[in-house]
Amino acid sequence: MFHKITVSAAAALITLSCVSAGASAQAAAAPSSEALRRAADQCAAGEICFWRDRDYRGTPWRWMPSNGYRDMPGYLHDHVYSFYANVRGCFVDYDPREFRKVNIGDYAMAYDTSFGSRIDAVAVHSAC
Ligand SMILES: [Ca+2]
Repeated sequence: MFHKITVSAAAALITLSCVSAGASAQAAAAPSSEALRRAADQCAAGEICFWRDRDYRGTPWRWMPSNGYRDMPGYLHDHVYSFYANVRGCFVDYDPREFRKVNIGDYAMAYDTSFGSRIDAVAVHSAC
């Protein structure tokens, strides 16, 4: 009789811990999809949009292939902390000279952890 009660208590504990792990994973996913929706709403077809801040906050600077090679505005040099690409392009760092190909659908919400802390210019895809 005593043995049977112990087993049921252990089973109840296992069930509780599974429920709480699922709930916290769901909460963590929500903010990033909201940020991506904000980026998609602000960035038109045929454009690459660049934000100084992470998570597409503030007003983006826009580039289209018809603009050709563009030196970015000063506030974005080495400081594009998020971007969203609806067209292909080529990101450029001046020193050391380095290029990054960008394809349609590419994006980064925390680009400061990568090339966003080095980018200075944007050009057509074939420049890469
Ligand atoms: Ca640079």
